[in-house]
Amino acid sequence: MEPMSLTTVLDRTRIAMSEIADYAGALGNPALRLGVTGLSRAGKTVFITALVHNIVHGGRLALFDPAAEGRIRRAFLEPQPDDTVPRFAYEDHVEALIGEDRRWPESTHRMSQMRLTLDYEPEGFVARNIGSGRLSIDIVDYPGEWLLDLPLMTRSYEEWSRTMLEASRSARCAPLARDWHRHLATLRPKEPAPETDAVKDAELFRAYLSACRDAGASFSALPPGRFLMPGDLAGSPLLTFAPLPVPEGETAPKGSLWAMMARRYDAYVRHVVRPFFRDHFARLDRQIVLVDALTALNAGPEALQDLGRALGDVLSCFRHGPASWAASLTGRRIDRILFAATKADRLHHTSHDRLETITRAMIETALERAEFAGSAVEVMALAAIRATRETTVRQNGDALPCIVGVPEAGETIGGETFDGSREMAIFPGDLPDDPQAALAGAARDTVHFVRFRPPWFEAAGPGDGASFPHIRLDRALNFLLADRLA
Ligand SMILES: Nc1nc2c(ncn2[C@@H]2O[C@H](COP(=O)(O)OP(=O)(O)OP(=O)(O)O)[C@@H](O)[C@H]2O)c(=O)[nH]1
Ligand SMILES: [Mg+2]
Repeated sequence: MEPMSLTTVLDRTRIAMSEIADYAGALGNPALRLGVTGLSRAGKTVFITALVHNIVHGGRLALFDPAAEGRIRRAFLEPQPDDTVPRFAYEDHVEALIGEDRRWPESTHRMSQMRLTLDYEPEGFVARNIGSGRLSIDIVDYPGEWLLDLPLMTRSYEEWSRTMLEASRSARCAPLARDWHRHLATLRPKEPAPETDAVKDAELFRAYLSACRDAGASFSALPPGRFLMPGDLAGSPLLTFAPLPVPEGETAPKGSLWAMMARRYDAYVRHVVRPFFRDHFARLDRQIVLVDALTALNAGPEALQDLGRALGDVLSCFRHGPASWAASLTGRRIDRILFAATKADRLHHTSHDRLETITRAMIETALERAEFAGSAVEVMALAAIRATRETTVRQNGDALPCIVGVPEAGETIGGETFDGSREMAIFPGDLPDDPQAALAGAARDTVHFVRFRPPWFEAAGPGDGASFPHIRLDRALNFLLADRLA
């Protein structure tokens, strides 16, 4: 860890100030900050949309006690607490999902925030006579790519360069890194270099990162996140840096290309990554980590290891990063964390237990590295929006547990390509019994998942009990929220 800098001290002060603001708000209206954490395409935006829609519209939430007991009197969206962050485009996402052509929301390009407020009846006779309670839940949505930046807070430019270069030489990434590597070979890091060299290096590095992402080659090889999703930093000089092959145990000569890149890397961490962490992760009360384990299972053992590594890197920040001092300063820490394997509706429910076991095995190392001492941890398989139903198909005397849904246009099974308009019964296969075998890649040959279009859903008014179908969204909400609505 670097010695505490002035910015760190300023960060502390700012967190302390915003804590005071939170407390001021809390006097009349307690707020709970729910962190919805997940790498890109894990299902964050869909989860937040389904959570709000189900609570506001009184959807089927039999396992979410306050809802099942009829204690939620009113649920509504309030202006979000931070004026500098745009509001989560909840209505647009719902519109996409239930509109004529039923689309999933677009990949997220910038940060947004939302406050959901619940008026509830407290549990028990005495409490009920005292009156009603109110809880606000603050949720932030952001591009998953940005999450991969958090580990940069504890890495020097030199360490980061080595990790990135090593990843770029892996079998999956090397073919995509050719142009960038060729340019790297022409650079002399220890000597002064014109700005154009740095610009070209950063451009080729960015091209390599986006090729990696498009090929689904790797998560852990991807940071810095703003290179792929610049948000309002598009074209900013903060993004003109790239890894260099630098020798271990030496320091950057003054005025060298190496020194220039290191300075820019530090500026990126200071001006982009730290504020992102400080403003959105250092003050969380509860956290749900969404993991798209199915896509990785389908892609094979490297993808699974890579996903586990990337999650471990991210989660370890909650110990090594400013979180620890934030917690010691504010007394606030994450006391419940839920790991959710998303999109479980792509599997028959008879495989859900296995999906949970595999997910638990995958995050085990991540859990060891991250410090969650004293927090309650749970793992479950869920679908925020269930796009399939189940059926049994008889084939050659066997009963196959199948799922029925409309595969997205372009999805293929057994040589057949779907056009996105027909409903199909699909046998996705069985997950292996043994989680270690699954992590070693055994599922690649036994299961095949397709992407489905969102389910048919009659647009309905608030409070009429109609919302998106889901799998265990209510159990997740119960774990994350119910005790605060008691
Ligand atoms: N079947 C099914 N598919 C889902 C579900 N949730 C998400 N998906 C699929 O996963 C994709 C990504 O979901 P998003 O919610 O956009 O993911 P995200 O984490 O917000 O991704 P970024 O914004 O790119 O970071 C969607 O477009 C759907 O195809 C689910 O509950 N069921
Ligand atoms: Mg999103």
